[in-house]
Amino acid sequence: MGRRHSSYSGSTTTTTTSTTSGSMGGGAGGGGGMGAGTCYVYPIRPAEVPALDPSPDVVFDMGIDMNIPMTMDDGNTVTMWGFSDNGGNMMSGGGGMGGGSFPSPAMRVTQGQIVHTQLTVGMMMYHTIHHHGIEPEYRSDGVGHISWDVNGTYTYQWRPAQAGTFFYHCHTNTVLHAEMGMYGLIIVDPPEGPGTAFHNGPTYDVEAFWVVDDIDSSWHTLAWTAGTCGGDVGLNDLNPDYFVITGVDGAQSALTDPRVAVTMQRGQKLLVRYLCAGYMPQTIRFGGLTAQVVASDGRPLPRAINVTQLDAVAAERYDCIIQPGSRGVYTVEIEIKDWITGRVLGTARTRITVT
Ligand SMILES: [Cu+2]
Repeated sequence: MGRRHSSYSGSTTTTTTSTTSGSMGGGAGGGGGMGAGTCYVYPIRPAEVPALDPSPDVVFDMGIDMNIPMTMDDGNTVTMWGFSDNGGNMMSGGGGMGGGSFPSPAMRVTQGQIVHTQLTVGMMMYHTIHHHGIEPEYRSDGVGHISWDVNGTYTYQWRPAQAGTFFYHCHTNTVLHAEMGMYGLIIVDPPEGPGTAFHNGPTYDVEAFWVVDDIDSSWHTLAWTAGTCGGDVGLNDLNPDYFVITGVDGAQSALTDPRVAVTMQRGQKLLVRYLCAGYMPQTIRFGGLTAQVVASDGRPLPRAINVTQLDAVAAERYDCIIQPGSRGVYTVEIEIKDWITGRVLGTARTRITVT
């Protein structure tokens, strides 16, 4: 069986050629049943599991990494959590040895494929994978508190009906685990393949992944069960002190880091896949360029809309085509704003350089 992961780095479109086809038994099954003295009380043992297709088109082998150090522009290191794509597990002392990344590895598939996401959670804890916006049946939905959490290995089965930009995230003790970084993009390509936004939709030459998040570093020493034991650990009070774009500090690094910043030629078409991964509302300004919004939340718009800025709230995605008419360096700014007062809490920046 194989995988078909996509890196966030590099803004030039590449075609992934490895189609995978493997056989798996119907081996779903969560429920290690280990309580480990935690306060987490949601169901962990499936009463029934879905019958899995024996020949999925794509298989992802996901594990957990709860020690992913991220060095910020001010020199401080914040520990992030995430998924690995090697099935491995690492909770402490790993320094990223668990193979995870922040954001977690992107899953890139083609519309209509049958996909298995196999999640292995070791140690004495629980996590899930919720494929946000994909809408599989509930046993594959990965929403811990309405289905179950995973300890051991569990296989989610899903089949994207629509090309577009989606994401996945852990749905165990969600407020904390999502903030800690347990999410990654899901890119669903149309039958035409990468280079076309959706079936019969616009084409693009260059692709950027802008996943913008607000981080409250004071949360990043909490245990995975924090807040489920009856005490107030402050998960209702986010005070972000770092603002990142696709795992890169938006204070300075994202201006030039090739994982985020775009270099393209005049006349080319850029597809920006933007996800508001933070909890606070965001406003993204495209540096004076016009962005043509072609899809939102993984669904094509009936008619594209031209904008110079966009407002977004948590979990919203926008797919935007940008075709600069002039050479130059354009600074894109994303303001992260207090959800009640609208006060700007921070600004993340990157650049589009048109040669
Ligand atoms: Cu989790």
